[in-house]
Amino acid sequence: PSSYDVIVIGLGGMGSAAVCHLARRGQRVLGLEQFGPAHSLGASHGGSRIYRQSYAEGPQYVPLLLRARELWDQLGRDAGESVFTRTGFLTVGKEGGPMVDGCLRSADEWGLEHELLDAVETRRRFPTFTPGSDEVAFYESQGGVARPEATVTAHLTVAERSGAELRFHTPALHWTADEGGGVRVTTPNGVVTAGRLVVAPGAWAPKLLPGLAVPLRVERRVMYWFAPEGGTAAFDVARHPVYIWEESAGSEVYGFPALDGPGGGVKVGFHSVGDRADPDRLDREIHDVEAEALRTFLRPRIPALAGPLVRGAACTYTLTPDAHFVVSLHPEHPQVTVACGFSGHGFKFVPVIGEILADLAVEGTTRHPIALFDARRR
Ligand code: PYC
Repeated sequence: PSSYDVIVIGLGGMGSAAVCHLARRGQRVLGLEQFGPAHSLGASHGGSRIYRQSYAEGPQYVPLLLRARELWDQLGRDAGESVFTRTGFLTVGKEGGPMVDGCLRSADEWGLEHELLDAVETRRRFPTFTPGSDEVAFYESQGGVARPEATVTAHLTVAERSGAELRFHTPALHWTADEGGGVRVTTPNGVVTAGRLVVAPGAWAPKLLPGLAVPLRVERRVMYWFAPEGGTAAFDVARHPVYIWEESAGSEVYGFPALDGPGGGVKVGFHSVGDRADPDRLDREIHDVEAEALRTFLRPRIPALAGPLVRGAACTYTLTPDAHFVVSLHPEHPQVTVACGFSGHGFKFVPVIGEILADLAVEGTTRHPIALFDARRR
């Protein structure tokens, strides 16, 4: 017999949530992570991620976001740590543009509270923003900041407290599914076996899930922290929302209030600018020319933020062609559940993805709407 009910490969955002939900359900769980706990080598670091509800990427995501919000609160209580702060969410863009229009569609379909502001009203309410007269803003007060490292740590803490065994610095080199059920995972220290497997490998998905029909593309992104002209007061978390500014389809900048103290800078980044990358050879250097391109975007739009660079950090996006996630039973091996391709917008879903992965691994199905995330699509 296998030593474990479920093995989870990868303890980043999604895998740490999975081990937590599985262990809470009384499963005998082993989690394997190639690096240390809450590391900064993948896609779950940088101190902050946007949470929003009126989802421009599709109204099908809204029930998942509402459940995620409940689970953020529960996780914070269970771990005794702050993992989420409500700040409101603002998106600025052309009227009828994909972001504003998509947010309005989701808000209307799900009856979500929101406001549509013209440029003058946006400047009055949110003085760090200077939209053009042809731009509008969609605002929802339920938006906020999720804390990636604190979230991973909290999920790992609750998982261990609930009986999960976690092995760090232990890469999964290879896995196989047995004909009659059960799985084997090869690590540098030997083979481990279980009834079920969850593979949540982040940017290492092309290596650990090579046969997947959905093509995955790993790209580099950079998060920047700039020192605002005039200090951080105008970006105070008590009055500044998280935001996405859509210049045009496929050209977006996202950012946060000041979360890193007076000298820590204020975080901002390009959503769509970055080259193809290998996570084992990621360029982690921060290049002046890239920071200057972001300042050029900011100067006419969020002028106070176009100050000196305090620091930067590289991370990975794992993109699918339609930018929808892959969260599904493995098409060939029903004892294997896969989670990857979060396409740069997955972290806000972390706790509900953990719940779904536990559902799929234990029950083989879930009550949550995940048809969009089928691993058999191309
Ligand atoms: O999903 O809100 C988001 C987001 C912003 C930047 C990257 N992802």
